[in-house]
Amino acid sequence: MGLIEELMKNNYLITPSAFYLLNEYYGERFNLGQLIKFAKSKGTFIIDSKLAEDFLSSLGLQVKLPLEDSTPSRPKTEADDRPEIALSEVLGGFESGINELSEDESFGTETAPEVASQSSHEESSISTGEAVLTETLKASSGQTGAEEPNFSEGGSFISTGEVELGESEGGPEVGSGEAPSEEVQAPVSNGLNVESNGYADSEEYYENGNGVKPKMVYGDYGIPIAYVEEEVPEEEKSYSVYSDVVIKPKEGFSYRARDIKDDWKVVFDVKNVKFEVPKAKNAAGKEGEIIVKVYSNYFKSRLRKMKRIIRENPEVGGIIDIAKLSYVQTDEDVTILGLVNSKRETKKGYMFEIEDGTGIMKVFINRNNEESKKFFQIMPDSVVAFRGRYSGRNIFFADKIFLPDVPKFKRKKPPLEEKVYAILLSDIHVGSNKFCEKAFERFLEWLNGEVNNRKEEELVSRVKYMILAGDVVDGIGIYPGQYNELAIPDIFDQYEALANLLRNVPDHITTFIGPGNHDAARTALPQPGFYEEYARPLRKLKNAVIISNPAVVRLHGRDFLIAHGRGIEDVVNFIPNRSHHRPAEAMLDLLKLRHLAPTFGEKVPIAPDPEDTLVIESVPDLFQSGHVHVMEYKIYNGVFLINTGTWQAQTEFQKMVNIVPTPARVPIIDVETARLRAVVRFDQFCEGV
Ligand code: D5M
Ligand code: FE
Ligand code: ZN
Repeated sequence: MGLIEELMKNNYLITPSAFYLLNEYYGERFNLGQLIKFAKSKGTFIIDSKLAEDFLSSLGLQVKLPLEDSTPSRPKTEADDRPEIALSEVLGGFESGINELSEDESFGTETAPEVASQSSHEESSISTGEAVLTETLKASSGQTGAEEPNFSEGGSFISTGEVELGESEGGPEVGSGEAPSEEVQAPVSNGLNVESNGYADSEEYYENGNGVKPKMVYGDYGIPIAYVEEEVPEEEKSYSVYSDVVIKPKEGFSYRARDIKDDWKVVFDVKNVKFEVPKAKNAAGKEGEIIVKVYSNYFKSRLRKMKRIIRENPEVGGIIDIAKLSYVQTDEDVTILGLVNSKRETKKGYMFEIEDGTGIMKVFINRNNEESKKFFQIMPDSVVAFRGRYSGRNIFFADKIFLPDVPKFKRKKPPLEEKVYAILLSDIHVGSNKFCEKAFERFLEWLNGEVNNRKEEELVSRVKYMILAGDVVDGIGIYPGQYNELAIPDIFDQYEALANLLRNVPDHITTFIGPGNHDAARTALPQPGFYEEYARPLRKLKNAVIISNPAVVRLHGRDFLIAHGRGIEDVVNFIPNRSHHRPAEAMLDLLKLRHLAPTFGEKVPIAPDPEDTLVIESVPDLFQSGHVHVMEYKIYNGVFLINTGTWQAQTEFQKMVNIVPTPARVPIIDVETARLRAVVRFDQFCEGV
């Protein structure tokens, strides 16, 4: 983007003469941030030739005048200033309007049509209750059982009887409360290396005092011109984007969570990772070579990170390089580690080929060894360690296999003063004709205090966070024939619709929103966020924080690892006895390999980033995924794993491949323990279930 556009984005204006002065140095000798800082220090947002000159000389640069007036020391004449004068005339009273987001752009609360009332007075069976999660010891004889000392599984939901839903009363409108303080903390990058001035998101419109909004545009020669955009009447849409869904909080409902201090931080977000892409060595360098180099760096990064993880296991001991194997005694027990290039079954056991950056080695383990069962859990391109002896003939005989895994015990975190809850959702698929809109609206009413009993009241009252783990809309062109299954056939409108629904989430609840494979985002993993232009409505939500896929959000000191979960597809592909219907199992496989999508070049595309950000570097307290549309949870070595299901009823495609979703379930997590507190079901409002 050019200097003019960048400045405009930040509500700064530049005159043509200043532009000519500055442009040739821009990006080379100064960056946008420096220029804005300088203008700020002068208390102006118009960069004119005088300011440009001062700025350049502050950088120790000689001022070069544009070619057309090449008299360098010509004294300044009135004519030099003309463009500025013209500009201020054009803009009229723009000073008063600058930096302000026009009111009507923000999510209004002025219209208050009725609450979608279909759901009122309907028979419902919203069920809540305590999840009984005893950490039972499971001594399984299954192939992976031996090293899973303590976990309990869940697939059952709590159900505490039928309740009548009350009709919502009029009350103060949602969204009218005070702005939550977390807005300030939002670690959302504004994409500029300017100190956060809050301008980046504002629009390019300035009020001119007559209520008419001129938009600044620049002609071919960089001359600013203003024009008033013609009002084009909105085309009548044949579908709803939920602009009429305005849910009022139930009168008199009191939220405990409002008084609980905010305590959240996005501790890992791909957006904050600075990737250094290698450069071509010379002008003849080919793009392809760079890509190969990046992937080589990517796998080096994976090896480095996994090595650190595996070393943390006190059982592993010293690890030696494959290149050094020939120096060790053939009867000496040593440990090596590497990326698994390939693996296969042989007559007597299992053979791997691994690579550690210093060399490649074949590793054999006998079938009679119990450890060899781990063969099935090891996905291609994951990193594992082997203990055994080197034969001297390029084969390593292993008798122990170490998966990166997580420690058996977790350090207990200090208790919280008060109970606080988080709702975890995924795969909302707004825009799909199978999106369970009634159920979602009913859920929003519930969040606004339309509860059925004291138990639910306690739950709703303490919800302070909500996490949406991808596929928040259905997207466009995601699979062949999808168009016929769309209720909202426009990606902008899908995000608009989602935002219209989410603005009904009470203000004190912070919602973290990350992308999935249906979203307007990079397809390959990791996904840094949503494409700005599509997801703008989400950014405008008061209490929403956009996160990457994957991300780690720390709530009151507890780490929640959030990933949409495409890696589950590869697990189902490669590990025997895994299924889309048991996603928590598959998530556990990923956790044990400490990687969200280990296998390269199969179903899940991985971006050529020079760093592997899909490694599960630190052990989370909770690991949330979605993607497979089935809710299931599990505990393993103190980590709570949960797949949070969907809000989309079974699609035609899913019918064909026999995927049976479990839509419209709301798992509520007790943040203190990072365990399930309750599952509230709204699936009775979901058509097609
Ligand atoms: O994924 C929803 C579910 O559908 C999830 O279980 C994966 C599965 N799915 C999606 N696309 C495919 C293809 N092409 N083959 C097999 N299984 C698939 P979602 O990301 O919401 O579409
Ligand atoms: Fe999905
Ligand atoms: Zn998905």
